[in-house]
Amino acid sequence: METIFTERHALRNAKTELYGGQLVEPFERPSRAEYIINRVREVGLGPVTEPEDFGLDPILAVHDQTFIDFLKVAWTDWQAAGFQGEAMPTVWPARRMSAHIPNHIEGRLGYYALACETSISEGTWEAAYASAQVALTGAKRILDGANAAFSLCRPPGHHAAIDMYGGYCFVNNAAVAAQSFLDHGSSRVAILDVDFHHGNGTQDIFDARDDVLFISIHGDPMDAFPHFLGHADETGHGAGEGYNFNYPLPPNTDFTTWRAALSKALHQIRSYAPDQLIVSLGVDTFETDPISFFKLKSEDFTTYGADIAALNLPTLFVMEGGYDIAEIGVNAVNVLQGFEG
Ligand code: Q9C
Ligand code: ZN
Repeated sequence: METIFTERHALRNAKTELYGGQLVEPFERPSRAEYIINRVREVGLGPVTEPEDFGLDPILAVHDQTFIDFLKVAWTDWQAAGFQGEAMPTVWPARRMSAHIPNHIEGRLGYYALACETSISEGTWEAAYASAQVALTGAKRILDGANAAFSLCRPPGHHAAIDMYGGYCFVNNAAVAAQSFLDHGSSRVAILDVDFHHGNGTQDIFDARDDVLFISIHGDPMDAFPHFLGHADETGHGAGEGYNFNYPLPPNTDFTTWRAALSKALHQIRSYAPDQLIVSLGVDTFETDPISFFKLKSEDFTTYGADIAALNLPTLFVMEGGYDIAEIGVNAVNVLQGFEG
């Protein structure tokens, strides 16, 4: 399987994440992608190629223009305001407050953020843009006839909504790829999100649509980030009713329970008969992930890669989370090797 990768991911190199009331080194850091690409090369998964540049239009096909304009200038506007640290919001349009988009960068950060752990720093937009191009290039490989491709995206994307960033995500790479499939002639695309965290951004983008089936298996939002979306009763709205499914699972969920949810999800995807499948591939379901609470072991990733392959669909893997960095390469590539059989 071909891997799409660019060193430009390293432009996303924030110094700070707000965690437990302290500013710590971000869990989502450049070494994550280096461990994964090293493992891809170590096992000889296949060629590693650079992304093409498809421009902004495919990003604007799923995101709000003013949100993307904000991401482009947030770091320079923050610096121009004279702040010394990295950009993070401290105030939000909470219940019963105004919907006006403020002028000051502090107000705009709160308007466009869904969480404040994710600092905006120099190079963040450039890396997020490149990450989306990695996803789009993987989609192009599939459209050109490959049965699978691995878009080694970083920063990740599945928490980025139509007009919100957070949870380490800025541009929703999987959603951009899904829309690109549709815009190149596909009728239906399924997105299976196996990251530990609910893919709130992807759900938001396709919530009212029946041309994208979104299914997420994740830590119950009653106990896990993003806390405010991902419940089992969220099944889509309007034309999208019946095209969104969530499988929230409790703390300490092991592979047997997780795989039973996957089996239901795979059955739903098969019934939908999509032209392509996109897997939002987070490996923060691993038993020693530092910010998550599932108990998957490294060999389980191989097993479920094979489960997904049994669908026999053209499949684009898009990298999302995973924070046990020493094992992230093994776990991510195990899924891909399991898929290849
Ligand atoms: N106590 C992704 O995996 N903070 N994002 C969690 C845990 C945010 C994860 C705090 C986690 C975001 C792409
Ligand atoms: Zn995650």
